Amino acid sequence: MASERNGARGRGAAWAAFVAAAIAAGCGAPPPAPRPSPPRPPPRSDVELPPGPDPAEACGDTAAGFDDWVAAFGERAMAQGISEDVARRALGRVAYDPGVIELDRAQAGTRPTFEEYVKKRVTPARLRRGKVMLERHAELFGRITARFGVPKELLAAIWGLETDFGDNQGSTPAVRALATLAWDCRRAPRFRAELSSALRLAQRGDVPVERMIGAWAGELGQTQFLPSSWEKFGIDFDGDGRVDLVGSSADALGSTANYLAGYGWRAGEPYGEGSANFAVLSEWNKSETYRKTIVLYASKLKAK
Ligand SMILES: [Ca+2]
Repeated sequence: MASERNGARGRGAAWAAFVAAAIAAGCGAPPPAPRPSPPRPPPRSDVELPPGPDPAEACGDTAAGFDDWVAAFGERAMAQGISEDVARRALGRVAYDPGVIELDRAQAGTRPTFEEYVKKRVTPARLRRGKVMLERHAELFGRITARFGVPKELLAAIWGLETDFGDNQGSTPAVRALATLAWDCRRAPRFRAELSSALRLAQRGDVPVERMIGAWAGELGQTQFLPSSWEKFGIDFDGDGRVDLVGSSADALGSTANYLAGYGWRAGEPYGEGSANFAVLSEWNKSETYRKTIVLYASKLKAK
């Protein structure tokens, strides 16, 4: 590459170059012609100028403005300690995804009843596979339950319902989903925090940004953690030194138990409707239909 022959380049120049390339690629338009910078007035310390709008704080309901915002967000992330390499790999070519916004808006639509949901999700195949997985990973489940007090059949039910035991973790690049939702005005602050978490996870080496592929709203791994939950509750349960919720079943299941324990799971107590543990499950998923389904699935896995 030509830039390698140019020797060391400042972070600002390199970032600006790839942002310009990304914007050009994103819009399909040629890069704007360079314009000479206007002469700057000398700094005036005696006058307090009102601060202009922070470009990293802008939001929008369409793709217009997304690329500029991504560039500003990346600059801010680097100022907060994210390396240029991580910022470039995560954000350098990220595109606005209108499909994510469509799914976000459709979320408020009609929801299935408990009966409909159970019929669709707790299938005979999932029940059979759940029992097989409990046998196959008996030692792992035993260690997790001993440490966190969360029953193995409940963890297996979450694992099966979320991703079919790790097989279907989603197909949306998490940074694309998170950046789109972070730019969208509806829930911008929440998803800016999630995007920042994802960058920090990549920075600390849990999983490279290219392997952060998940559900449409940025949930990741075998039990579908949002990046902020991964940061807060993710643990290395297979002892390889990384918290890999995508590739390691031990890390994903241990972290799920750690999450529930962190929200006050009561070991040895029931978890059906009306129990304290059923309330803890609302920290995992607010939907009562989902929670009742998990409990039913778990009870069927427990029954011989
Ligand atoms: Ca690990």
